[in-house]
Amino acid sequence: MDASLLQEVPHRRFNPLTREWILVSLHRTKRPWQGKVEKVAAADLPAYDPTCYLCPGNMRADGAKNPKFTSTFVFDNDYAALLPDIPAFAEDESGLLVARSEPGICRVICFSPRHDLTTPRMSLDEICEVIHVWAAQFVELEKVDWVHHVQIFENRGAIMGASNPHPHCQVWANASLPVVPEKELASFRAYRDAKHSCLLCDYWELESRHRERVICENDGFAVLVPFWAVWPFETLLVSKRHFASLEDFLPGESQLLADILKRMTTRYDNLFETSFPYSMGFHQRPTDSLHYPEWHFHAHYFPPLLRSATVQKFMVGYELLNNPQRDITAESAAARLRELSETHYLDRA
Ligand code: H2U
Ligand code: ZN
Repeated sequence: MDASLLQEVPHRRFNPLTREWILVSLHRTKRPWQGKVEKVAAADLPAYDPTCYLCPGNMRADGAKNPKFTSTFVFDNDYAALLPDIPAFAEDESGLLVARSEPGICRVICFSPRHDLTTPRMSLDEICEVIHVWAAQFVELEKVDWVHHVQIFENRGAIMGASNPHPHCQVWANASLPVVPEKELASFRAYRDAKHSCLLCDYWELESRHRERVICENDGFAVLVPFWAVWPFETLLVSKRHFASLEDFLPGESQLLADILKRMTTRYDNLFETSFPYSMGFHQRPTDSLHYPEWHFHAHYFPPLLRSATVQKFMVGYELLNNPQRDITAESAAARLRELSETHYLDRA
């Protein structure tokens, strides 16, 4: 591969996980920019906020009261997007008006009793506790016979639609395989049929030789800016060992995942010295009790920021009508993330 061409000539890149294309048009970075570039002051959050519906002992919006939890806390979402007990129906008129009922279960997981902590500022033991809750939720929800997919995801920051700075994530378990995992499953399958190996095992092997898109790693996991990244500082977290879900973790792997989550989110916060917003989530095998040897455990981070804490990338215009486009290369984004410290800027002396 001619790496210099990729830094100079507008081109398309292929995402083998979704089998979609993105456009890379670097010359646009030279265009004049009149948007805002200032830093935003870090919000000074209290450790406990009496008005927060996720703090221990507080009342939630629908009147339920949180226990005085001391580590993590899981509850059924009071405004769940999906409901478990709904009438089943399937409608199809001429293949054009097609609808099916979709049962599901939505939960919220508080990471900590502390209102002001985020993943990069939690201890490794505290993050490990969260990972154990994720694994327990995955195992519990996959036992529900109609649950065929479990999505654990975190929206962080108001810009990503997070409703509250209290550290938390959501779990949505539902009956159908959602659109993106369905595409990924088809790609994992096609790759395995064609090459008799795993798409992400082979991809990590390639990236670990090239190095230019790798940000950080430990014995269990690695984070890189994927060759086909759409968002400016999008990253892909991959397990180095081939397995398909949190249920398959070996002893010690939760600690390794905690280590990589803390290091990566610290780098993100340090990039613009802000509490870095993103949507992130784990992509795990479907939970319909079939066997998925082709699936490889991974997570995606999709951060919206582009040039500073206040300048955001919008997916509009050409991107809505055609395909995503980016103007800093995955390689230069990776270089910037790689050179950042793994000591949080708020913890520096
Ligand atoms: P987000 O910040 O990612 O939106 O997650 C918070 C979730 O918490 C959101 O889905 C739920 C919202 O429905 N919620 C409750 O279940 N109870 C409340 O009292 C307020 C918010
Ligand atoms: Zn709170």
